[in-house]
Amino acid sequence: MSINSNMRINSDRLWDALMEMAKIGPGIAGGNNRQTLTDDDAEGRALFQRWCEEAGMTMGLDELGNMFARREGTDPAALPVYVGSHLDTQPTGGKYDGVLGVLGGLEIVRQLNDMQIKTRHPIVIVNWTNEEGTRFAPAMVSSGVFAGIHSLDWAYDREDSEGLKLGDELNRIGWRGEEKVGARKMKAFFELHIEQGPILEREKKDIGVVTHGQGLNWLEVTLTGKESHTGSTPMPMRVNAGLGMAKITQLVDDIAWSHAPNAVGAIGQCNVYPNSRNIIPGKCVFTIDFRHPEKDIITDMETRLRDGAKEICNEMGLGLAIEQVGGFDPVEFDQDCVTAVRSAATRLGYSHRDLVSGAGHDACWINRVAPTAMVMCPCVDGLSHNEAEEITPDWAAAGTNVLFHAVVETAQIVE
Ligand code: HGY
Ligand code: MN
Ligand code: MN
Repeated sequence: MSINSNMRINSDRLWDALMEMAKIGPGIAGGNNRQTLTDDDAEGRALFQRWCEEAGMTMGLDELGNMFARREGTDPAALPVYVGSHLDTQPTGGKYDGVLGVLGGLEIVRQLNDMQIKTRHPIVIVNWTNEEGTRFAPAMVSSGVFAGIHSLDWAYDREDSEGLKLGDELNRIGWRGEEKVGARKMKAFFELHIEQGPILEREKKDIGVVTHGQGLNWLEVTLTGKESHTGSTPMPMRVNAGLGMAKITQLVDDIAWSHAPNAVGAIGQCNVYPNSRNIIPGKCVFTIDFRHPEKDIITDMETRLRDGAKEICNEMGLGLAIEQVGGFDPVEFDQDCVTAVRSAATRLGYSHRDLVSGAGHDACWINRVAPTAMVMCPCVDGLSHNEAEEITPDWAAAGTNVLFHAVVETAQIVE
């Protein structure tokens, strides 16, 4: 039997699973705060594991807590087709970022079970640890170790704002496995994700066929000035790290706009010390996030930032340190996998367009070690990394149906 257009997932069951998972690690405004390696993350993992086992799958777990739920194929020696994303969220995250890709994979297996369809290649659903990189920088750290970008010990040593280490927190929640990270070989990897941008909704497209992912560069800046009294210190005598941060914030914006329309730049995280109302900031530590589809533009943005920041700090007498704390080059996904996604969307009658992913995803690293592609669905107002993130059940179903066809076609149905 070959896959045909009336083979679709059960969209009500998918939506129920999304809403059930959203109850774990609730935010304060209707979204989620299920940050990586917290007790809430552990609870979400346990629920996902229970669902996978109820669907007849076996769970593998590696040394970074990456979860691999396996549905057997008829040929146990055949390389599995992997599908998945991440269950961890931003502190003020939405219910669908990452989660749709993991539970979309679960829905595919549930539907294959209902239809009693066998595939030659096994199918494995993945939950990657710490995709967001908000508690422990950088983003996509576990798929990065899996792809050989970072070492395991380096990942274990990442610290959160309270000085807790990633490896210790993984042990504390009891989700550190024995499997060597990166030992698994994949026939292909597919990731379904909400767009997190406005293009699909604005153009009334059901599906984004992701051909590329833009590159990312995270630069952590430390400015050192002089703490002093905000009342009695004359203006000419101040060495104000807070003012330096404000000037560099404007520089980041100017640099991004100079490469319009595709460059983006912002500072999302900043810490002011000692953060007292009547002390001039003596130190500021903040992270710049630059992104662009072309590597040489990202390099130019970093060069101009370093030069401009040095000029600002020399003028103001501020100490300056800049460290790259995250980043990856622009990505071109596998042609055959992209074609499987595009032909699935066509077969199912969904409107679709090629897309460059604005956000980073685990697929960006896995693309280094296995043929990889992504499917995207729209999100309301293109909003994400905000508790008001929203999609429609139809968009979720469309994305998961395309994922279903691409995965099952690659895993090869057995008569
Ligand atoms: O930062 C990113 O692009 C991803 O959402 N972690
Ligand atoms: Mn994500
Ligand atoms: Mn995210």
